[in-house]
Amino acid sequence: VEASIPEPQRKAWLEHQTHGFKDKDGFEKEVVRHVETTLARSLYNCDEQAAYSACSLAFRDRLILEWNRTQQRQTFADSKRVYYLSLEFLMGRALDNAMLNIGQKDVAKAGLADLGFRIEDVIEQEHDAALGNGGLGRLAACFLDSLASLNYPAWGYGLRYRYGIFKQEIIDGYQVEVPDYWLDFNPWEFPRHDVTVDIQFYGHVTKRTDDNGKTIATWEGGEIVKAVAYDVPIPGYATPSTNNLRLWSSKAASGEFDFQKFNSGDYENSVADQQRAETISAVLYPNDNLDRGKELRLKQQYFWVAASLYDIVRRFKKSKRAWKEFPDQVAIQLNDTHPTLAVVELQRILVDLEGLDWEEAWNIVTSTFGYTNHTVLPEALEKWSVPLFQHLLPRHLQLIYDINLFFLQSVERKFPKDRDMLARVSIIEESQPKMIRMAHLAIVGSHKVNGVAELHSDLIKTTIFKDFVEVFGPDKFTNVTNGITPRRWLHQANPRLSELISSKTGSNNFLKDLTELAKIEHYKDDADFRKEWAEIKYANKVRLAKHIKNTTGVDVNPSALFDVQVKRIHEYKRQQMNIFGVIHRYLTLKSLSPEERKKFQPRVSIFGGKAAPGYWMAKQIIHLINAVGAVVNNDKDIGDLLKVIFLEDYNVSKAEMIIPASDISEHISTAGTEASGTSNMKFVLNGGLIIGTCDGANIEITREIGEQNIFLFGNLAEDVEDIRHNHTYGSHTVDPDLAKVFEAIEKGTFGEPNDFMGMISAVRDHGDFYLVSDDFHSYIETQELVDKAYRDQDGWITKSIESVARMGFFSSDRCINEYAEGIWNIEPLPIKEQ
Ligand code: GL9
Repeated sequence: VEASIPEPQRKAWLEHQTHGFKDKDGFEKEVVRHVETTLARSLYNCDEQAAYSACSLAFRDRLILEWNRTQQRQTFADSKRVYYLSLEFLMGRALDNAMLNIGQKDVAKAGLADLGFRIEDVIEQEHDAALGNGGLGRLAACFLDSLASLNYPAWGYGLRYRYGIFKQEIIDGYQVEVPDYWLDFNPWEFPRHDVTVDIQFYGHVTKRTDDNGKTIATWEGGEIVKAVAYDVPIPGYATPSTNNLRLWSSKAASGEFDFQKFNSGDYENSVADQQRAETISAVLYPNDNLDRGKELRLKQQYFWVAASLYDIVRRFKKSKRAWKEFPDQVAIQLNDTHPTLAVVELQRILVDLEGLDWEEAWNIVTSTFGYTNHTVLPEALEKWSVPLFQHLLPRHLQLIYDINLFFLQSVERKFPKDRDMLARVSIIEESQPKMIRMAHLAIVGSHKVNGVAELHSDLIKTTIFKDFVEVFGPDKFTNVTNGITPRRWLHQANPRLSELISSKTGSNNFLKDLTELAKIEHYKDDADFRKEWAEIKYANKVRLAKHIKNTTGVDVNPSALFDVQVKRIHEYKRQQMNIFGVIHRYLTLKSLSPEERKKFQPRVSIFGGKAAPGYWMAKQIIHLINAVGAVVNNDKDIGDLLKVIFLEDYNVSKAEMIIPASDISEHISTAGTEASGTSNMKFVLNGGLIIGTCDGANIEITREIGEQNIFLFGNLAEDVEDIRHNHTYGSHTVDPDLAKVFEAIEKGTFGEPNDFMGMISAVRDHGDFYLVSDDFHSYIETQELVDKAYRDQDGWITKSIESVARMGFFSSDRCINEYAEGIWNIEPLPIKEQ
């Protein structure tokens, strides 16, 4: 890189290339400079917000240099890159992460203290970047951290929503959604007004035959929207590698607004085009595990995919390589089916614009893409109506029909006369209207398809994608068990635990190789180590108790067992079973004498999570949790024995506080429904134990940490289908303990019973699809085992230490290495220290 800098600029360039700050004075100087010049404020009126801004700008300056060097190095090396296409990146806060990954948080802490600020307060000023719904979006963020930390040449591509996931307020026990406008001041993004792509929608296709008898299709007319790139630097941990996340923002292609209409007095319509264009990247759809098939969503998908592919192809073309080398230079991973149009768009570019033969183009396409499936829930599998497609993307519809035709011909050759097979695997569902099955398109257009935990990857092969295993053979289908970044989910969220671990493992190297955690198992009988282990958990609980007091007004005792379920509210995740269990506990306590009650293990049941705004049942669950809390928390008979808390607006930065404070967390989905879960890994990594079903990654966690260290209960995935069948065609009676819970609700113990009848009748009258009643007894019994185990604090601490020691497998670094080797075929490209 250095040699390529022209002589006149080289000296200045070299002087600029310093990593980090020399010392805290160097840092302070930069902060003061930013306050006074960049922010144009005086130091006399520098509040925490200004300190946050200036501190971020100072660190950002360091990042930019590494970022530029990384990008130059990657360009010069001209090696294969991976592009991670995700409609969601749930990044959370950037400043703390940047300070830790650069390794200069101590310097900043001292410098800020000199200037009169506590670093914790400064960090708290940052608005979460919440461009995602839940696990899928956060996984993408963990992957970016690992890709940079492992020096892989990688870019993320997403959408720059003006509004991220809504902010949740709880008013009178109900969820209220408030828009999340997060871009007021965002030092972590760089607008690239010079990097734009024109994106076409609507219009029509004309076909002609050229001199060689080849058919040429041209997509004409319609409207154009401009995509503008915004870049976000992604720092690796303890490496100068800094990768790029490119987010596209939509803008009207034709200037600001229509002056002609404006001048003629048509004020409202004069800005309509502009607003229509900007609407595309305006807001994140707030659904989790649900497809609603809205036109604007399809526009978002094509807009983002087309801009990203244009960018990727432009970069490839600079290398002047032959097209057949494209898959040697480019790997593209589809994070769920949301970016599947990329398959069609690349085929369109190669055939319509670059003039390649269909076959040659299709080989390139299928060698380039990999597809990750994140769910088997049928309501989440994306389908688009053919008429909508015809209207919005007429050429793409033709290409999909052609792709499907060639695919079905190949199936026909392998399974002659099997018309049912053809109908089942077809990309087109012959319904009214016809629908395009995006998962089928993604499978046909990729060379590898993976699930996100072992059970899930087995399930997709035996259920939803069974026929495709027959068509393509089993090798196309693989598993990559999810992981989490230990930098954010241990080092950043739980600094004291991280420090204790590094004091025993000898260094911070466990943050780069999480299997080194195994070393702490040698200390599991060391009295001082155990004492500090317990103290850290207690301190984290005290911090959460303060937050609970501040936000809900409820006093909770930090010595009680903290029982946490934080995740999106969904019937399959069964928060309803949890709150029914809490009611059962409350009724039991009430039936006891004061003497008997004293023998009970005090508990704080903590809930958090957003419900999709249109998900009526999920909102009813939130309401019941709050209604139960209002009764239980004010019942003098109960006192500290039971508290029920709903924490409002669960997000990444709240997770960083809540997870380290948990004793037991609940991962209690109906077996076979939670593809993986990733918070289960975060809780265990922070020394909390799990109560859970045999579902998703719980199974692999059990295998790693040992059965004695987890509380498993409930029916198995293999039995769910039969049980459901019985609900419908056999006799279905509600578990007697659960029936008593329903009775209490119907008596009005928690307010107007009608408010909660949906939840009750789902179990009692509508087939109990999620097996709440079937698993209830086993759940309650297992909760009693949890109480008993917790009373033996010594035994509990041993379980906690053993579990953490054995969590090495669940690093997203392991996960990314598996993708790199098994799917992307890319190598790390380390940046040499200067
Ligand atoms: C999810 C699964 O439901 C989770 O079990 C899984 O851990 C994550 C990541 O692989 O993916 N699939 C899915 O649609 N969501 C998931 O969390 N929901 C969203 O976040 C939108």
